[in-house]
Order: sequence, then C-alpha cells, then structure tokens
Amino acid sequence: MSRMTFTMIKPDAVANGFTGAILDQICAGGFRIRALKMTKLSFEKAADFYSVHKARPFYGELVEFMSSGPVVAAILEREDAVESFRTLIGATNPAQAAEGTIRKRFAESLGRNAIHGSDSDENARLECSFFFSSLEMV
Ligand code: 3AN
Repeated sequence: MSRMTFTMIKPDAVANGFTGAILDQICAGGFRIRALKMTKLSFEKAADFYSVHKARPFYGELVEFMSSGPVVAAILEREDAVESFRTLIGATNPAQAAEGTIRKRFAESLGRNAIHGSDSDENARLECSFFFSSLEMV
C-alpha cells in the first residue's frame, strides 16, 4: 500500500466550489486517481471515521462539520504517496500551511481545512476500505 493514499475533499471545499481545482492540483502533483466518489457521511459514519480523535476537545465539532454536506473521497497512487500527499496539502492549520499548498489556497480555518490526507500507510489502507469496495478501485 505504500504507493496508495486516501483523500477526502471536505464539505467546506465542496460547498465553496473548489472540487475541480483541487482535483486538478492533485493530478498536477503526479497522483493518479484510482477511485473517486462524491458522498455524504451520516453523523455516525463521520464519528466512526474520526474515532481516533474521540478524546480531543474538537471531536464533536469535527464530526458535526464532516457530516454537514457532501465530500469527495478518492484513492490516489504515486510513489511515496502518503508523505508526498501530506506535503501537497500543507499543514493542518491553513494559517501555517506553505504557500501554494491545497490548504493554503482553499481552506477556511483549522476546523474547516478543505481536505484530508492519510497520515500513515496503515491508515491509508483502513481509510480506502472504509470508503471503497475492491470493485470500485481500478
Ligand atoms: P490532519 O488532518 O492534518 O492529519 P489531525 O489528524 O490532527 O490533522 O486532525 C484531524 C482533523 O481535525 C483536521 N483535519 C482538522 O479539521 C480537525 N482539527 C484538528 N485540530 C483541530 C482543532 N484544534 N480545532 C478544530 N478542529 C481541529
């Protein structure tokens, strides 16, 4: 799985009309889209996806936001996928993200930060299978 990562364009960026521009930047960054879907997470599904953050003070706000509107989920392939995708999206807080990164360009705030990227190969594998069946990946 080290050539794969998982991403999700979050409800803020979808609602703001940035889906096309973000997918364009991902492809320009050398990633190949292996699976893609627009969907809306239920409160329960969002709570499950982010359950690792259950103890954090922002968990309720995060789950509420992530289930507030459509998201665009994708499986991406590239050499060194997890690390290079984290570089492409920039720091969690867009105020600290490097110039030209996806979060710097498109995120609203720390909570509404436009895009998710897996933080390890293991989480990439889990997150890909959370959203996609083997039939949906080409
Ligand atoms: P990343 O998405 O960069 O891996 P994490 O895993 O630390 O960052 O946080 C998961 C998500 O939780 C972030 N994408 C962000 O939307 C939200 N988040 C993180 N820290 C805060 C915070 N202090 N206040 C509100 N939301 C936060």
